[in-house]
Amino acid sequence: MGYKIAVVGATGNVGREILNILAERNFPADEVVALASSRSVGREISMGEDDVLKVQDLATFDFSGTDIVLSSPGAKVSAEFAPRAAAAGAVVIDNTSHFRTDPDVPLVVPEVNPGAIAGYTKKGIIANPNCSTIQLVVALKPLHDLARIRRVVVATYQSVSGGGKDAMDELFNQTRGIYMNDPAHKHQNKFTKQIAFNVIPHIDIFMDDGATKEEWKMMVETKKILDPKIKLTATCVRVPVFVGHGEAVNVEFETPFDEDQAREALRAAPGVSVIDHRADEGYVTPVECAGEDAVYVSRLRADPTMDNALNMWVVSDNLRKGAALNTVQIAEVLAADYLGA
Ligand code: 11C
Repeated sequence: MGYKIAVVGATGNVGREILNILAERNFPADEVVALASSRSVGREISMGEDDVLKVQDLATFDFSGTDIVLSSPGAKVSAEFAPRAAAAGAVVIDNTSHFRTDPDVPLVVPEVNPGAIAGYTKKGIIANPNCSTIQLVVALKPLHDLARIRRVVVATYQSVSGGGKDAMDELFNQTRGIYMNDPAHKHQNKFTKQIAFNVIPHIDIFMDDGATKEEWKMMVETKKILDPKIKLTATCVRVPVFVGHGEAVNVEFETPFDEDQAREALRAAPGVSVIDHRADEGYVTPVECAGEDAVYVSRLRADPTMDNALNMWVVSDNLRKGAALNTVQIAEVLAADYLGA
């Protein structure tokens, strides 16, 4: 038996990637429906090499008979439509921040806490974490199992695709404008400062304590997914890269750890690829991880300034493992273990 799948936000960066990953991974679907706002109705979008779908209107779509909804519109759109889809009997796997901290909605990274998926029955909704959280917890999980993590200090280097297609266009147009001496390069809409040839330590809104919401999300989501006892502080920075988030991570453990054991635990962990040769090109950068599924760990080394601590560099494709792939992986576990494939 195959499933009826709806993809909400199908025309966006993540929605298009979800459609392609469903095709790539041969998800057991009998029917896939592409949904978006009324502006995009009738537009044709491709799914893998062979299929073309016509976008239908999310506002008027009847979810009865739909088994799984893979959703990546804005948070406000999810807040409105997800309960409606769940009430019609679908299980919604939502990429937005709206439901992530709801105690009745599981927040899931399949390599880390697949068992949490069982909680989908409470509201019919499963939340997909923020991209910068997903790649971090995939790398932290085997280390936490090894020596219990006490504290994490992370600085992110986040690509513009996390801000959507308009953000990618802004980087492209500013870069071209500066080279061509074209006043269009001054155009700033998605970012609060020039992003071309610059870095911006500001992602999402500011919170009362001076952290940004992106930094807060990394903290609360890591606690919910991995362990509420872990302390985490983040500085999130936007960089002029199109796809792939990098993270410089310092991890402090409760107990002594062995660097070789940590490396072996990461090598054995699902979803992780350790590329760590202490030589030119012996590490992974965002350009190389774009289009790939793994979370890459490089530059692993003990932190000589503190007992029981290590440093590492973590990169992953924020549109794939950071969003669309993780969503489809959740759907795969849901289908195989809970809905009956
Ligand atoms: C960014 N991490 O890079 C964000 C995008 O909460 O799902 C995803 C925001 C979210 O801008």
